[in-house]
Amino acid sequence: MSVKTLLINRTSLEGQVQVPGDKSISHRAVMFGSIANGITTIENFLPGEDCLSTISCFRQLGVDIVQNGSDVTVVGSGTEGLHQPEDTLYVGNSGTTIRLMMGILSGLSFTSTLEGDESIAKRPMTRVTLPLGKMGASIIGRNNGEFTPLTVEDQKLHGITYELPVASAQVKSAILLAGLQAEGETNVIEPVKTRDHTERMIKQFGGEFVREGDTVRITGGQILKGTHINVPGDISSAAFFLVAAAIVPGSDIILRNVGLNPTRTGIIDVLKAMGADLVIEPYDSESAEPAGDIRIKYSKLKGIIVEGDLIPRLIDEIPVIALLATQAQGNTVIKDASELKVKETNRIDTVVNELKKLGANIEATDDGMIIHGQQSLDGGTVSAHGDHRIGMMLSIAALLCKKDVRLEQSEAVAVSYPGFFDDLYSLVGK
Ligand code: SPQ
Repeated sequence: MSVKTLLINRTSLEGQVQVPGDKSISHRAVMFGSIANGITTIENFLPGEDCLSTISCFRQLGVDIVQNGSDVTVVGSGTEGLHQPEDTLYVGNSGTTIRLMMGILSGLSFTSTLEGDESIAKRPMTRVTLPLGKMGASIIGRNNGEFTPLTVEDQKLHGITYELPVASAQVKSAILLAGLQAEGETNVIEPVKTRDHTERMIKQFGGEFVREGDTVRITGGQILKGTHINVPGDISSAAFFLVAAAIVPGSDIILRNVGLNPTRTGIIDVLKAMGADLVIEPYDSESAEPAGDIRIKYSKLKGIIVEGDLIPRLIDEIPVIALLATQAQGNTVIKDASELKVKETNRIDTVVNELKKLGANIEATDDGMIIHGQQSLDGGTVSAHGDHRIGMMLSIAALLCKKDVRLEQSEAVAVSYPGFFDDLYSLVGK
């Protein structure tokens, strides 16, 4: 376990940073490249532990993938080119890898087994195994398919119409990936629109889907063709520095090439509603995924209510939004976010418990939290609990603390942002 003492109290942030490639898009680029025919080149791929797990699983399935930092080449031969792996496919800490891979594996003509780390072993999988089962898949796992290890058997799939009980891009994507191999048409109905990187990527690889209101429709048997994917910076990684600049007096920073897909920009809406001083310069391009630069300066903030359709657009940013709210005048209420309980940790409990250790006035509710601002933070020993987003949120909290912060399990940040501490230190000039 790596412990970091963060001695960066009350230093303003200045300068500019280019955050690494988007995690969700990087995973999908490798997956689509692996099931497409021909060569896919990926630029600005995120070489974080989660996306490296995706590469390693597809290599085990026989795909030739060359990775050189953030440049990746995938030589795809369609789903027929995938072979039975000799060993269990290990997904590490990555929920996206295991859930989306189940969609791909369930239509293949061999049996394979997936498992991950301790955190993955606790995350619910029936949300994926149930709809895939309705498509004809056979997936066996602990507790009736709820938990890993999960064994996916050789079966033929047929299309279904499925209404998602929870808003989840991972479940939607797993069904769409299975739908590409299924006979007939597959319809996924979303309760609230979630991130649409899978749909955009189907188009980029020469496939087709239709979106009609809440429904995404796909036809099976489509042949995908390798392509070039330029991955924008990850707004979920940028969120840590957006919040840092908004709450540390004297800060003024620019974040370059940040992904601005509207299904992901809930953090911008929250910052604006709280009164943050930010300007977005969108790039003028035809790119499948929009991106741009964001300049943000310190400003006075006010508490707000974060709820409803906004939640899936900022689900991974809630830990750092909770920190943001400790520095706003008045109360911030986060509702409709019980999905936080089934992330890398129970992010309602870990956020509340760890921020309380630093002196925050924050309470857990059944579907979110209430943060009473404005609070001064003190310092002390906290833990990432193996959760990258908790580790990064606590590191940003240290910027405001009067005393030093000792962060346990700081190595967790490498799951999505291996260079996080270097970029943080460059912005605070240390
Ligand atoms: O991949 P993993 O571990 O599930 O990662 C997280 C994260 O914080 O990085 C969630 F814990 O992001 C998910 C996100 O919460 C990534 C994702 C995707 O790429 O499709 C979708 C969201 O999950 P869900 O369950 O709402 O579909």
